[in-house]
Amino acid sequence: MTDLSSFPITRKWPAEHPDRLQLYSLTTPNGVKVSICLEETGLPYEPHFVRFDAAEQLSPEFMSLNPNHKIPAILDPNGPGGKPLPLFESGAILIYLAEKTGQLMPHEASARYETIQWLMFQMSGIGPMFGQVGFFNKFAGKAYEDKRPRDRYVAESRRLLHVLDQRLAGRTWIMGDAYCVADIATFPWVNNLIGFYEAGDLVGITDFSNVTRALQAFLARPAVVRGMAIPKRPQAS
Ligand SMILES: N[C@@H](CCC(=O)N[C@@H](CS)C(=O)NCC(=O)O)C(=O)O
Repeated sequence: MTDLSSFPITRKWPAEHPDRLQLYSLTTPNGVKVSICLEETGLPYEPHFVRFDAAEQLSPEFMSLNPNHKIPAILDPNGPGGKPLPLFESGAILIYLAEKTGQLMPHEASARYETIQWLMFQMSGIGPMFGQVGFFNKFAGKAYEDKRPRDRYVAESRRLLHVLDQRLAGRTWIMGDAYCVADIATFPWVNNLIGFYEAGDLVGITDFSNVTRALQAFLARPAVVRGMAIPKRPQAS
């Protein structure tokens, strides 16, 4: 039986199945990247819900695994060398899971780096910029009278959508026929921009038909449907 008791995070979120990969997350666009990836690969895992309304991401137990206090984070009891591996940052986790399972990442070296390149494009551009659009369109920033900050992030998001749309022209997925971790990183954010952030019209999403076509194909995948609902909020006791 694997012993994870030396990891303080397991005191707050006890592992019922310590032999399975432990996921600490929420159904945000960064969180579902990992649950979707896990559902796609079929790797056994145990999801744990991190309550932001109780600031659990700031607890010493959570921060012992991720000092940056953000979900998603994982603890794999069977990491490299058979030792437990704690890991945070969704991009790093996606690369790790792809390498561990030999799935969702091309094996040929050039195509592998190209996949990582598009994954980084999401991590450094799409995620942070779309997130700012959400802040200024839906959350506290909505009340700001000066619309220049919002317009700046909308313009940058449109530019990024244009780059993505051109990449998807003539391709089913970001890397062509092979669905990969770059798609898993990117489409939850496009979905969130249109859905939860209600910014589809603001960014003129209909101008990006390759993006919306690939988004629909992504949302139709059974593993994506399952992954977007994991982890479930625990029942109030
Ligand atoms: N670059 C990080 C970003 C993660 C992130 O921003 N997570 C948000 C939810 S989507 C979070 O945990 N926020 C809580 C906080 O900032 O306290 C990643 O991709 O893993």
